[in-house]
Amino acid sequence: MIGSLVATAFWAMVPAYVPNNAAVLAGGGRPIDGGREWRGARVLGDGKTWRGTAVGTLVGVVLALALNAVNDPASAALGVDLPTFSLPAAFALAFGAMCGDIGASFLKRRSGRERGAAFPGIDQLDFVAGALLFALVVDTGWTLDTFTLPVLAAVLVMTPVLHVVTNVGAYALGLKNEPW
Ligand code: CTP
Ligand code: MG
Ligand code: K
Repeated sequence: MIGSLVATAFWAMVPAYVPNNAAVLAGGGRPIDGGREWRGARVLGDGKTWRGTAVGTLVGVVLALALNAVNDPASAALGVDLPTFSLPAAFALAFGAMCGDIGASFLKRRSGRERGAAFPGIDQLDFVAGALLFALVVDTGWTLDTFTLPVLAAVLVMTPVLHVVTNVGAYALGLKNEPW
């Protein structure tokens, strides 16, 4: 019961989890805000780039399609009816995750936090909020069918844990400047 919830929650969120990590690897180049400031601080900062956002989104969509391709064997192996992604849902999860993270950077800059500063709570869930909101808008039926209350609860418990583990790992590997 708990196992199938966690499996469903994880499967459904992979296209939202991976984009931010892909952006860390792909980042660089022109910042989205073009260096502009607003009220004495950068609008978003150098940590939000066009390339990171585009590559992150693309990786998330491709991954969703790859998961669809192995849905049957994976569902059979786990004994769980794993969700398949519609193309709009796949795009919304990936792009929504990137936008949630970008929105958090906007708030960080407004609250005097420099690039890379931690924003506990927000850092761990910004991309979940973005992903689910965008999915709800572009494919309401799929989102409500997939993210039932128990699945949503599993996502909210599991995500901060996974976020901390991946970021500490990426920091330890020298891929990221801060362990959050
Ligand atoms: N990145 C990117 N584009 C994005 C998101 C991330 O290029 N839309 C890359 C940047 O190189 C960024 C790194 O991934 O520095 C780590 O992402 P994150 O921790 O979200 O950014 P920070 O540099 O910590 O900046 P901020 O304080 O604004 O979150
Ligand atoms: Mg950071
Ligand atoms: K972040």
